[in-house]
Amino acid sequence: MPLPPAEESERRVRAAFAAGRCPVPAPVCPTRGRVPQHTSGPCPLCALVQPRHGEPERLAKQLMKLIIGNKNYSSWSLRGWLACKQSGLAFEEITVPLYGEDWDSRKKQSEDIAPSSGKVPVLWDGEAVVWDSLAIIEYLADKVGRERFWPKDDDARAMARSMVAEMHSSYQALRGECPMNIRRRVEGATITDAARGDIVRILTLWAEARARFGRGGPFLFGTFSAVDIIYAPVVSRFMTYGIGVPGFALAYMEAVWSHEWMQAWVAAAEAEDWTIEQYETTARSK
Ligand SMILES: N[C@@H](CCC(=O)N[C@@H](CS)C(=O)NCC(=O)O)C(=O)O
Repeated sequence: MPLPPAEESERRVRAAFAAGRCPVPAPVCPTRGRVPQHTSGPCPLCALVQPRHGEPERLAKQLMKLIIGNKNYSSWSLRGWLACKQSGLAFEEITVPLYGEDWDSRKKQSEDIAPSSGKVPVLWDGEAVVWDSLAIIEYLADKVGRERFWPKDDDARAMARSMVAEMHSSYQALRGECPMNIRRRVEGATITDAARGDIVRILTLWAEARARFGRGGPFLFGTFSAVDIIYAPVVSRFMTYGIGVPGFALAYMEAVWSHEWMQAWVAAAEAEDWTIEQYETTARSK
């Protein structure tokens, strides 16, 4: 049974709390609706899923909490956030404005980001804490099922995992010269040969993924997956720095950019009024 989208599942959990009912849907817990309130003790039918019913505050604490940076600039946060959306699980997001004069002392004081030594994103799930966007993807895939994040076919998954790992460990020139900045618009940015090399490599991988495994939809492996999550900030960079790309890549980028989660992130980034000067002056127009 497919999991509901995050908003819907969050709405259902909150509505159930408000009504004093177990938020675990039938058929996992068939008591829902018929036994409106368990005041204490485990539910006889879904004890393994939710240990207690009728305790809204306790259950609310079980909502996952994602700590992210500024939506305009934080590319790793975008990945962590898209991963939470893709999981279909309800989560609460907390934004920590990055950098600025007092950033070093602020990050040392924040218990929320202490486990990552002051980097975002960080996902808290009860007592469990996961940092690093790729670890968050894997943690959530373990929780809700691998198929939600990774292609089913072995050959496709092999390439998908390799592409994700490569994004995680490479493309320093592109990342340094064209940092994610959703609000910025540069007409054909001036970039080095090294950054151009990164772009060619990414476009080559995108072309291969689309040609070999993209038949099921407009994304790299057909349907939206971990690979699109990890490459979403690259889509943003190509868009905002005016990088010329072939038609197949433009079609893919449009699919990512117009995705409802991406649109929600972009709108929130545009509404932010924090500016990080160091990310406003790289890669100028030709
Ligand atoms: N490899 C990490 C990278 C995390 C990272 O570098 N995050 C940046 C924001 S995009 C950050 O927290 N910077 C703050 C700092 O380094 O003080 C991941 O995948 O999550």
